[in-house]
Amino acid sequence: MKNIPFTFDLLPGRWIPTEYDSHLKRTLSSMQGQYQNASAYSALLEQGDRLLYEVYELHRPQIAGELLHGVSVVHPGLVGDEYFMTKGHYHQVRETGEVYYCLQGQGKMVMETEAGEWAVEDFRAGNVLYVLPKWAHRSVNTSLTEDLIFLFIYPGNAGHDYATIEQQGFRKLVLHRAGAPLVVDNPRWHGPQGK
Ligand code: M6P
Ligand code: ZN
Repeated sequence: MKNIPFTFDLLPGRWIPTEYDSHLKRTLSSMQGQYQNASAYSALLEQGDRLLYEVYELHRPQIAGELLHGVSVVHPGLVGDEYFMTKGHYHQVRETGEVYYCLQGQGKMVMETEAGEWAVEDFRAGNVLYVLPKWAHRSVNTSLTEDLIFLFIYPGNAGHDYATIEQQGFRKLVLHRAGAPLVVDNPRWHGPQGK
């Protein structure tokens, strides 16, 4: 971690930052229970623990005032008719937002709040997506051929709450239907009290 102002380059077509401190890889086995089609999930896992997405992070102290940032790459693919996607999370400190800048590819950001609201917004190369405080978020790559790549920035004290989503899922799924993404209700979604 550097303690003087620093820069790094993100160059078209070479979107991995020229400097980063950690490289997180998430594979299919870390998504147990998240895909609707459990038999498609097991069948794919039997063929190997596929790499779904990668996160290149610049380390900063995890305290208010700092801005954590990096680049994520969600690879293309399907589990049944559901696209490769991130686990998704709330921020532990709910009153913290996040900015995404899409560098390459296409996708959807699936979002919801504990108050019952939901939203699905597009990722497309060059667009900026603002995730409001209190909104859980998951990135979905809706291309079957191209990586979805974005820069993310969020407050140092935000933290990740994965447990809520692991237990209840998201209200909405993005499925590959008739050659295009379709947003549908998650039949297995249940709220905190099984609502
Ligand atoms: C974005 C950011 C990261 C996050 C990553 C992967 O790049 O929000 O903080 O870690 O997505 O998503 P998840 O943590 O939900 O697996
Ligand atoms: Zn986040």
